Amino acid sequence: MFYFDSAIVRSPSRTVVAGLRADERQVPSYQRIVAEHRAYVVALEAAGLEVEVLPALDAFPDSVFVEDPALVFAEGAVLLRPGAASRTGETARLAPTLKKRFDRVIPLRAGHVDGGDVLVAPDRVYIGLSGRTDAPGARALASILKKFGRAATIVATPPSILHLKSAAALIDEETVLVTETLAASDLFEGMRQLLAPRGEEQGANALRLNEVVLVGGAFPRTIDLLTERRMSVVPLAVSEVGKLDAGLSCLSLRWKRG
Ligand code: CIR
Repeated sequence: MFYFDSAIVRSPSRTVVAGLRADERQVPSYQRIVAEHRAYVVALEAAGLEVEVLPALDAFPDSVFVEDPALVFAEGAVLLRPGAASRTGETARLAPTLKKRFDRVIPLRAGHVDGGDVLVAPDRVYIGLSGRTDAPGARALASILKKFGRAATIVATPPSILHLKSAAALIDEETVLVTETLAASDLFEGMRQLLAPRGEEQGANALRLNEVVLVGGAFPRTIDLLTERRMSVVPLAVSEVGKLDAGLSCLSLRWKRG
């Protein structure tokens, strides 16, 4: 479930500073994003993943957030249709790599889905409706997932949240780390919800990889919460990508070779 041996990331472009963000006053630094990205790749490799680093794409400021234009599983990949106009072309730029790496690559044919709205749980895949993921896209994705033998549940992400996984991360087979806002919506039927400490909402975008959990280093109470649960936590700087409303899951596509 959390066992991955492969990942794809994309280097940040200099244009990343013009990436989409809710608060335009937050201006990220290209150099600091490069540093955060490098440390992230090192953490993925230390967790045992082989990482393919794709070249930066100047025409797509948000293309470093490679999780959004595709979805990958051991069984195959799905080419998604990101919901933001400036990001739709990212899928075509990723497709050749995915076709090389996966036998089955299925394109989404309707609506819009961002990978950030897709949370893979042991018994099903949650697809969050959001400002980026719409109902036709979610339904089309659910029928593709059926071909992969995976059940899907479509849920409504509260409007204040960019992506479902901006506010939730699966940290073990039964437990999802969630913000209070998301917990109030009670989307994850049958799962234990672990509340991200108030004021550390961005810390809920953690990333379980093999035996470790990557967590934003600026979220000490989240780190304590997970450490108390005997999880091995790897803190990483995410303050610059955070200015672009992103976190740890957004920066890679991860899978276990079948
Ligand atoms: C965007 O708004 O699309 C980017 N600035 C951030 C994308 C974050 N991706 C994610 O949560 N999966």
